[in-house]
Amino acid sequence: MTHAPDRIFNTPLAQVPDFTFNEDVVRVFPDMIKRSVPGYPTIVENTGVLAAQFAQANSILYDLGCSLGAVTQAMRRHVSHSGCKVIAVDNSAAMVARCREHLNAQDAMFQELLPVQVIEADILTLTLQPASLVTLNFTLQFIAPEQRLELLKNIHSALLPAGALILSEKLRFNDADAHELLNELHLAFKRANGYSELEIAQKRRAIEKVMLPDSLEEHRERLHCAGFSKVIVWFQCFNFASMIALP
Ligand code: GEK
Repeated sequence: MTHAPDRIFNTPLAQVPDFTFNEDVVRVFPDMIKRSVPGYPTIVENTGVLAAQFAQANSILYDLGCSLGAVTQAMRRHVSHSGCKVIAVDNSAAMVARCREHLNAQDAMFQELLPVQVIEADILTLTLQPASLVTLNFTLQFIAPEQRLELLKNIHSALLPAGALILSEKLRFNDADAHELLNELHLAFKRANGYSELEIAQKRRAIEKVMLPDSLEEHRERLHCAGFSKVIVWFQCFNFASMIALP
């Protein structure tokens, strides 16, 4: 499957609209996320490795906010427990349509992968079935802050004992120096990946009202409040991190 380069913000826009996961974004999404999120390929692949550790036979694994199904594909590469099924969910119709194409391509090339169901739905209203693993790979940051706790409570209620939530997010930092340095390093990462100052500035404007990162402390507190007993950071690169939350 060919991946178009992300040039969405490379010409000056009179007014930068709020970012949405529309057809234009879907077309360039693999290139965009790889060049924008430090550690993305490592997080995705190792979420598959983590999934294999936490998966239980005859259970469901959720990929919530699946976009094009990168995490779903990684889980299908690594998990081979009998009777498991992946449910991938996204509320962008354009993402869901392209996700199904990607997963069909994966099915065409490999044998004996876990069955998968792709659902177009809002994860805030979806009834979750009992699951051994739930992933929120850079999804929670797009949920309105006042709705995040409720979502995590629902996930916690759905998790089987000995299951896990894998939560990956962009972070902000309470320490002003740490915040500035790690943000600068993220910008350096984007420049090193070929984004211009114009692209960086316009993307920031598009995203600033729709993607609101929390600090690690806020994540820990909210996860504990939702019922999780332990929160372990297993990956961090600059201001991006991934956590394992245990029920
Ligand atoms: C990856 N996990 O490649 N319900 C369902 N989906 C939602 C909702 C919602 N309420 N809100 C946002 N989304 C992916 C990357 S991208 C992160 C995840 C990014 C979806 C939204 O449509 C988008 O596809 C995804 O969450 C966030 O590993 O682009 O930085």
